[in-house]
Amino acid sequence: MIKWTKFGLGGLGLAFLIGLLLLFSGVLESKSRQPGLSGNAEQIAKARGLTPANIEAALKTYVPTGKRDEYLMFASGGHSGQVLVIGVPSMRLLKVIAVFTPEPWQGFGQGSEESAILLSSGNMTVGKQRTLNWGDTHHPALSETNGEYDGQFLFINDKANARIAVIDLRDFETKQIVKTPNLISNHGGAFVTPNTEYIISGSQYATPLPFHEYAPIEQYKEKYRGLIVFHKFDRQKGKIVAEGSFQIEVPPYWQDLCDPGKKVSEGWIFCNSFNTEMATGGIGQGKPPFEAGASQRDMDYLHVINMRKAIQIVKQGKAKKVSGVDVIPLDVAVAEEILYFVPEAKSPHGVDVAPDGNYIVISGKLDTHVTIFTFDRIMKAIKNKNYEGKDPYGVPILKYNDVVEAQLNIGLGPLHTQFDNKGYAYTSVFIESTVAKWSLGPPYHEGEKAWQLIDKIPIHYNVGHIVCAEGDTVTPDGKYCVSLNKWSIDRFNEVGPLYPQNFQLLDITGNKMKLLYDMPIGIGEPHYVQMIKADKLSPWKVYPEVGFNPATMSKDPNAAMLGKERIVRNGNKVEVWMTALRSRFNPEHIKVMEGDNVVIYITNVERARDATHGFAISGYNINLSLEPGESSTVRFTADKPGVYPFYCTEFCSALHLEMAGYLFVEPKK
Ligand code: RUQ
Ligand code: CUA
Repeated sequence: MIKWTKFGLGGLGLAFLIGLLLLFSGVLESKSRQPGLSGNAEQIAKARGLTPANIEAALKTYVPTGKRDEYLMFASGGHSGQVLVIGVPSMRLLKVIAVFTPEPWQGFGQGSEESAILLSSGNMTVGKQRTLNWGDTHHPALSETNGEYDGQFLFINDKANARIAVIDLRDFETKQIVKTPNLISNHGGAFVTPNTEYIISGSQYATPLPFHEYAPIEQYKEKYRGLIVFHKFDRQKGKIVAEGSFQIEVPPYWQDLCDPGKKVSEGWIFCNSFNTEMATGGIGQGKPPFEAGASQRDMDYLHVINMRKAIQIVKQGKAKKVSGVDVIPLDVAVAEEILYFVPEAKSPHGVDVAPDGNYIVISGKLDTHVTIFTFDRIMKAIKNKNYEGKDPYGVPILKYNDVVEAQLNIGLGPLHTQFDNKGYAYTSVFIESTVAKWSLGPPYHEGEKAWQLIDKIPIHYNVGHIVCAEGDTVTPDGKYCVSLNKWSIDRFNEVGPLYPQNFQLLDITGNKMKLLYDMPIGIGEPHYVQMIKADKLSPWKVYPEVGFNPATMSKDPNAAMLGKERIVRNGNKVEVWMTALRSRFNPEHIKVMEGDNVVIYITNVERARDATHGFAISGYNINLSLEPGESSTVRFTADKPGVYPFYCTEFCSALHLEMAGYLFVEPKK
């Protein structure tokens, strides 16, 4: 139990906070005194056993009804194949964006022709076509203009199948899924260049190039390769385009995360790797398992890539077409001097370019240090051709001592770093389960000692990535960081052996970090998150016009319109133009013959905000979500005779249950 009389100085703070609470409750009381309201915040705090720190945290995170959050986080949904949208500081879940996985509420992959086409567009390009119905989302990336989040698009990778998706932030919907040619899986994505010209990813697990060509593991060194992928993004179209996209072949080290340079380093790309040992596993054959084989050396290689020159080389026709894509072969990359290695602390995850573009922070998961290189030093070493040697593929290796600026002991297992607006960096420390705050070097803190560990805060437990407000842009905001923890034992009510993951909100406004809030995440595993100022987003409130097709982002010429509803038969094709409006579908009866091909063009003709209708046909596995103005298409064969109710799945009005109709499928004679 907390002794309230023993707080001393802390008690003064408490008195102040409680005073504040009393003030608020006083205002509330005078307006509407509700029966049962204690009117005594101190009593509530006492009864609930809240400490002054708890009360402060509550005051900093509570967002009253009707009020908005200051920031939005876009979190990967991990194996759910989705993206979560979360408000900060309230940590309220606002939306789950369907990306790689069917999602019934949004009607994604549940019968609409548009989403079926979208999902299948990410199918493997070779072999038996199989529509993938899950993905493993890892690293979301907001589009940037001049190194700042611009609130227009979000990109996310699917590690399991090497796909990248484009989400348009006007309607928070997935617009494109691209299967990356030549890759079967990819982890290190998505990362954008400062003006979103390219979306970049690294391959991780090396496979024969292209992946569908077989090569036994004994030929690992000769035949297996990694790739750094550059998807060209066309902002006008809002799509990744083939024209201008290219890839760079790299040795079969397991390339991991990348970070494109910014400001002074714009035009260069930095990617981590591990398993430079080229371990091939084989625990069953008495070989060391990957975990041991891939961590024998003390150093792995940071890949330093001259992207601008790579683009020139592709333009000069020096790339090779593999599966229809320009791939710069490894020997060309070496000969043209676009690829260099820098020894880095082993098994790193994060490579993070600081806001000024000069400092490059490496977090080696098996080390106790973060290592800071500078772009200046890297450029100088490259210019002087001052190499420590070459790797087995001829790639020049810069001298560690030539390029290192600082090494800072922050604890065991640094993983990923973000930045604030005051010249501090925040690194998640996986093995220790802490977040470390440390000071960057000049020019941030003139007159202050650089490269100092400032503060550490324990978290619960096993933090992976960390996110701070706009913390990987050229102008971070500070204020909040969130540690994205894998484990939550002893934090929440128990819900069986699969525990929630835990987002912990940290207040970083003071010298010392403060833990404000625990948010259990029931959809795993959220790997990485980006946090954007909410006022940078301007999503549509309703679709711009009635009959709007979100797949084309324009009015659908075939959209059903009010007063033009009809059913037209042509041979065994039956087309239905249907509208939805509170609280009826028109038409309400659809009569077809067994075996007919049925197409329903359906439009929600509402203009009222939030007046969404669903459209489900029992027994036919169909459920659409039609937001105000939206037009969608359903296509199916009426192969099951019988009478099938269809109904609206959204509780849209008092007469919502009456928003229904029948599909009659008359059996063949
Ligand atoms: S990751 S912490 Cu893919 Cu960067 Cu999981
Ligand atoms: Cu429309 Cu319920």
